[in-house]
Amino acid sequence: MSDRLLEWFQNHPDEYISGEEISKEWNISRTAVWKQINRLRAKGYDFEAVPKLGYRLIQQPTRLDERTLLLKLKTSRFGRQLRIRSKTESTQNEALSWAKEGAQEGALVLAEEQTSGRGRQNRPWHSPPGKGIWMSMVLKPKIPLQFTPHLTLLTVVAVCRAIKRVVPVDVGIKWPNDLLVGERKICGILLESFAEDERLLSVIAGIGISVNLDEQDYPEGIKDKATSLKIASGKEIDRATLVAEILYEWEQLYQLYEEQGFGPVRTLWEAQSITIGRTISVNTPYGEVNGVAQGLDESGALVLLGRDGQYRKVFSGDVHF
Ligand code: BT5
Repeated sequence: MSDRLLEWFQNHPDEYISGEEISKEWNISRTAVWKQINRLRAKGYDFEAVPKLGYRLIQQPTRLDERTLLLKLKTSRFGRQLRIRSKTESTQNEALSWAKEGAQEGALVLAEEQTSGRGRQNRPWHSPPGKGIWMSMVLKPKIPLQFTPHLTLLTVVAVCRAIKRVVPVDVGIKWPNDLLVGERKICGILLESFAEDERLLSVIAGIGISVNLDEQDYPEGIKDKATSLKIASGKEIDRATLVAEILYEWEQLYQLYEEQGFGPVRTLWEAQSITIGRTISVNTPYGEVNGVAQGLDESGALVLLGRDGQYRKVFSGDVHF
């Protein structure tokens, strides 16, 4: 139904149609009309609603398309092999299958919508259509398995730098993989490694950014914890420009890491961090650790100074301020 209604609006630009006319034409109740309009709004279609005149389509979502994105790319490897899906379960799964079929390092899968987007420990990642950047890239780093946390930190630094270039928002890194504006999350990163006999074969690096989501796009449960670049900056963001900037920063930093190791990434991470210097508690798989966050060690672990004067390292977990 919403497809046929949308087609009508698209074929009649600048025309108003009242709720009553829609309800007669399509033989549905006025409440159903309102629901259909809201369903389209959630997909990024914007309607003007004028009393007595009705609804008029004023904006359609911009789709990510391959040609536009390739024209914006400034990279040599990252994103040069590209697949853009309108809907998929998770770009992580698609990128992994592609890696198994022989995709090169830098191969990128983007989706307008994910039906089973995931975070760490299989937590759901909310990925509604047309408004976010939901993407996964194939990496084939020549590093020992135990260094993979470096790549999460490297990726979050690259995304943070790219966002700051494109959008005027004050964004900071919460250890290890979140980007926050104020206390609210706008981006999460998930790295999944595939190894054989301790040898790292590929890493699928997933990035989820709430770009143009509006308040009503968030379900209960994350509404009060999340925000988007659009809400934070008051402007709609061009997603292709941001993707191109991320890939550029990411490739530059990855090359630097290949040449100089973790040192430069660590310095950049610490400079953008909102975790360091704060008293935090970390829920680790081995229990809760408390203390003042000091910085990263050479493996990427977070070093905490406890009230007992002891230093403790945490390798994974969720930070609470
Ligand atoms: C993450 O997990 O932050 C990693 C998220 C990675 C998502 C990308 S999207 C492309 C690729 N394909 C996938 O299937 N995944 C990756 P974690 O630290 O566990 O955080 C999950 C928590 O973030 C949830 O429990 C929510 O509280 C919050 N959250 C979920 N969706 C969000 C959204 N759209 N914006 C902001 N916060 C969100």
